[in-house]
Amino acid sequence: MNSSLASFSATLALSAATFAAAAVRPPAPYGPVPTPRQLRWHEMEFFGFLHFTVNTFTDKEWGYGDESPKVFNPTDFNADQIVSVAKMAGMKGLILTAKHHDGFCLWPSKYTEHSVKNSPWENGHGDMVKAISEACRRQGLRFGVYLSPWDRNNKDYGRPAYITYYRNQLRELLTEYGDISEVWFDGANGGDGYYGGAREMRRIDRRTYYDWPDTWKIVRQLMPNAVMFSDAGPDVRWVGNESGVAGDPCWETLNRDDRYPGGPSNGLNSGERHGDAWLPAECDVSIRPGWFYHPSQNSEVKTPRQLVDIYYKSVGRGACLNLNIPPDRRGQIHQTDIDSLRGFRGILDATFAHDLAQGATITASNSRGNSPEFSPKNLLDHNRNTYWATDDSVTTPDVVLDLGKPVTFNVVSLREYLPLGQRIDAFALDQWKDGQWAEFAHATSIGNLRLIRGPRITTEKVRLRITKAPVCPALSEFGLYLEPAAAE
Ligand code: FUL
Ligand code: CA
Repeated sequence: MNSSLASFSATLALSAATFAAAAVRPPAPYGPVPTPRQLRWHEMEFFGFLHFTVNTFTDKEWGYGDESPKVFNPTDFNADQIVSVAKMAGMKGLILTAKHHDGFCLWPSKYTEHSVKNSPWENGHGDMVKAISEACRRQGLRFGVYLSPWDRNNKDYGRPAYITYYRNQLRELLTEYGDISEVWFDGANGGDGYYGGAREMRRIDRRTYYDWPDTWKIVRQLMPNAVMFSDAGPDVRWVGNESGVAGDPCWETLNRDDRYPGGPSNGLNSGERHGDAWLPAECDVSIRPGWFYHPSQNSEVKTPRQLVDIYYKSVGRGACLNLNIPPDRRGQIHQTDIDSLRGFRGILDATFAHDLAQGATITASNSRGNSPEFSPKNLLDHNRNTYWATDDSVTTPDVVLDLGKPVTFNVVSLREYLPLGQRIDAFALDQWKDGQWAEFAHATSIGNLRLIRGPRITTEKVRLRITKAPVCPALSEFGLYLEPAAAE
């Protein structure tokens, strides 16, 4: 072949390849898929809760509602200390209890006197919501609010007038403090309280009293990017316990059914595989036994290893972890909590800083249209937006990592490409041992992330088998890590 003919045919081949690549369509989405606001929430993975109010000073978990605003008086409040501790721990945001069940407001609400404006803190000119939200913005964390539906101080609680009050407060929080990433609706509701001096029991109908659909509309209208948390979503669901443990499996989907905050909790822990809504789980848990700071619990702060365990059972099962770190009476995070968080971060960093699958040769039994767009190489680029997919007819493919030499790991990490829905029902992992494949783990749901943590394995090759899926998989990441032993 003469050279001009050769270059002509090379051009032809190239354009044919380009044409082929362009013609391979991505897989069709399967089932419910996340909204952009849910995707942003998934990407956070780990964030924090700040429980702080009169309870911090009265040593209670649930204030009755008759506390004097004068008791709220942090002696050395430092929003930047609080936020920098969260950031050091790896949290991507913080959610503040702007108002807990006792009704005391951490911001100077126009609608009540029961707030920081009547406390000695900053001579009544302080605004905790402003201070924390601004510190978050300065340090690059997202900021969310908890506004307790139950209010044991308000005289109108239980009557229609309180709903107007509650919504007015929600509007204040959503319009005066910049971007709000999440609004947290607690399910604890109704019971005895101060209620403007009535000191009585007030029961409400949790399903109808708050008219939730209309309250949710306010959030959508004023802060369209915020996710709403509750037992019923509408964006993210409670995981069904306060110990930070997601189910195994933990599906990202759930049937909406007739759910409401404080309502039925069936399915919250594990989700429902073929649920009609994308409604992923958030695991809320405190670093201490209580949600609020109590000096008597300084010796009961969870250890770094306990926190790491929680991380694997929440983030590592496709949920988000919302870890509560309650400020103390100074208005700062206590040193014991800081030490624990630093240890926790240290273990995670030592584990996840080195992906041992990097540099491996990766091959798949099938890759969609043989297109580079869906190549198994996309599993190794640490980019959640690129993925490996197979042809539509191939639902149980496998992929092999050839590490080139024996490598020791004890954590395997997998991530699905969420915009196409949760596609994988089950998978297995094999190691190459004595000249053949030997299974070392199998599990079900993957979703945003699945961390398989087990004994150390040393091998030259690892195989992932998708063992059950209704459609072709779309997998974003596959990594191998080594968690150091406790003594290392
Ligand atoms: C619960 C509340 O009753 C606790 O005090 C705390 O705020 C926790 C996060 O939610 O339902
Ligand atoms: Ca990727």
